[in-house]
Amino acid sequence: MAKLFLGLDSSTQSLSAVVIDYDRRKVVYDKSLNFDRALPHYQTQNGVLPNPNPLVKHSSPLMWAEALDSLFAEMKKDGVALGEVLAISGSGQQHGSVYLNNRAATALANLNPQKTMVENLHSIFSRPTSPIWMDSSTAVECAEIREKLGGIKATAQRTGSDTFERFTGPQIRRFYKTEPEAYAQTAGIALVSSFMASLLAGKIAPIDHGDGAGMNLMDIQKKVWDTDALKATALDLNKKLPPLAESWKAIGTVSPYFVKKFGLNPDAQTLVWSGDNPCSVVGLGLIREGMVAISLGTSDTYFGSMKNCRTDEHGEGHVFGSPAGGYMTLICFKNGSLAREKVRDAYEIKSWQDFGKAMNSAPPGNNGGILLPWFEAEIVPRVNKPGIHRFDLDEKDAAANCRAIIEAQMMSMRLHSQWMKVAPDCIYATGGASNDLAVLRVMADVMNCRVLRIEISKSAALGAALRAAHGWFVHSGEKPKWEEIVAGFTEPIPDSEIRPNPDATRIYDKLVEKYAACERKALQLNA
Ligand code: XUL
Repeated sequence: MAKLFLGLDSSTQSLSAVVIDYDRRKVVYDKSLNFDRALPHYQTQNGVLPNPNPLVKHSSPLMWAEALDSLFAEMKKDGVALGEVLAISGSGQQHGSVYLNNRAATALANLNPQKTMVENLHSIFSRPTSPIWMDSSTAVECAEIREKLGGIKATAQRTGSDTFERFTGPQIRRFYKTEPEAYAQTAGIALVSSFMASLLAGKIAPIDHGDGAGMNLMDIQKKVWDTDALKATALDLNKKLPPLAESWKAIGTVSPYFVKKFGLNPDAQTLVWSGDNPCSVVGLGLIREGMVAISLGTSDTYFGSMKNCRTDEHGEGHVFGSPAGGYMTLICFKNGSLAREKVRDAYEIKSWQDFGKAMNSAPPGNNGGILLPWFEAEIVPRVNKPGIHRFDLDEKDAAANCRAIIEAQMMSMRLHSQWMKVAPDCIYATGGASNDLAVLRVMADVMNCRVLRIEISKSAALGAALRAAHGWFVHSGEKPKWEEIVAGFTEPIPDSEIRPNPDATRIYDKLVEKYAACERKALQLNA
C-alpha cells in the first residue's frame, strides 16, 4: 500500500493541500482554496477583513475552519485516497492568534459530523476575529514589552527576536489592554497553526518550537515559555497558552469527525503544525546548517538553517525553531523588487534582460561605487524613513547604478547575516528576480558560495507533508533521517548551479567593508 501523507497550509489568502506518495517520491495531489473567492460571505480582501484603521489587519478563525471542511470535501470529490493517508501535518501563517473560551475544548472533543465545522464551532471564540501578521497596530505594546525585558538585545537573546508589531505577544498585550473583559473570558490562546491542528485532532493542540518562536513569549534557548516574557505581556497568560512541543510530536489520531464525514483513515496520526516559514525550510530541503534560501520577491528574504542558537543583537533578524531540528533564521529586507524596479525605470530600461546587460557592462565592485537603496523605510538595517544615498557613484551612469543596487542588496544580506556565524555553503535562489543570471552571479560572488535555483511554490504545504512523513516514522518508533525524507522532493532546478568567481569574490571581500562604512554614514544622515 502506498504511504500517503497530507500537508495543509493555512496561509493569508488560501488553504492548500499537498498529498505525497512517499515511496514514489511524488506529489500526487495539490489544491488550493482561495478564501475571498470560495468563502465570499466573510467579505475578506486577500484574506483580510476590512477595517477602517489601516494598521489593523484581522481575519476570521471561523472562515479558516470552514475552509478546512470545504477543502476536505473537495479532496473527497476529487477521489483522493483519504482512507490511505497515514499522517497529517500543517503550516500556518505565522504570528496570527485565535482566542478561545471555556467551551472550546468540549466542542473540539465532540465535533458532530452531521453538522458543519461552523455549526460545531461558532460559539467557542472569546474574540471573533484573529489579528494576523500584517497587523501593525501594536507599536506601543512592543515598546512596553521590550522595556520590561531590558531592551532590544536582551529581548532578542531571550525570545529569538526583538518585539515586532505582528508578533503574538504584543498582539495579546493589546487585546488584554483594550478588551480586558474579553481577555478574561479567554480560556486558551492558539496560533493559526495550533488552532488548525486542534480542529483535526479534536483537542487543544500544542504549539511547536518553530511557530512558538514567533511570539516573543518562548525562551529560544530552552524552548519553554519564558515566565518574564509572559508576565511582561498580560495577566495570567501562563494559564491560557497550550504546552510547547517538538515539531514532530504526534497529537493523536484524527478526530472521528473527519473519519465519518470524509472517509479519513481512523488511525491517521495528526502531527503538531508549524509556521509557514519553518515549514518552508523543510519544503525547500534546508535541513542542515549552511543551507540557505534567498527569495527575491517584493521583499527579499534570507532563510538559513543554524545548528546552535545565536541571536541578532541589533534585533533585525529572527530566530525560530527549525522543524528539522536546531534553528532557522529569517531576515527580511523590505527594499526588494520595488527598489530594483525603481532603478530600472529611472534609467528607462525596458526589460530585465536589458537590466542584466547594463549590470554586466560595469565591472564587479563597480569601481567602488555604492548605492543605499532605501526607497521605502527599511527593516534591515532599521531605517525609519526612505532615503537614497550614493557614494562614489555618478547618478547619471545607468550601468553603474543597475550594478550598484544588486551589489548593495547582496552585500547587505552578507553583512546582516553575519551574526549567525554560519557562512552559507549552498544558496537556493527563488522568487521573480532569481530568473536573472546577472543577479545570481553577483549573489554567488558576494556570498562566495554556489547558488542554485529552486521553485518555491507550495514549499510550506510540501514541507508540512514531509513533516507528516517524518513525524509518522518517529511515532512508529523509527529514527528517520531528514536527508532521506526530503530526497527527491526538494531538488533544485537541474543545471542551474552558478559557482563564485574567485577574482570577483576578492573584490567583494574588500568592498563589503566600504559598504558597511557607507551604511553607517547613511544611517546617520537618515536619522
Ligand atoms: C514571518 C511573517 C510572514 C508570515 C506570512 O515573520 O510574518 O512571513 O509568516 O505568512
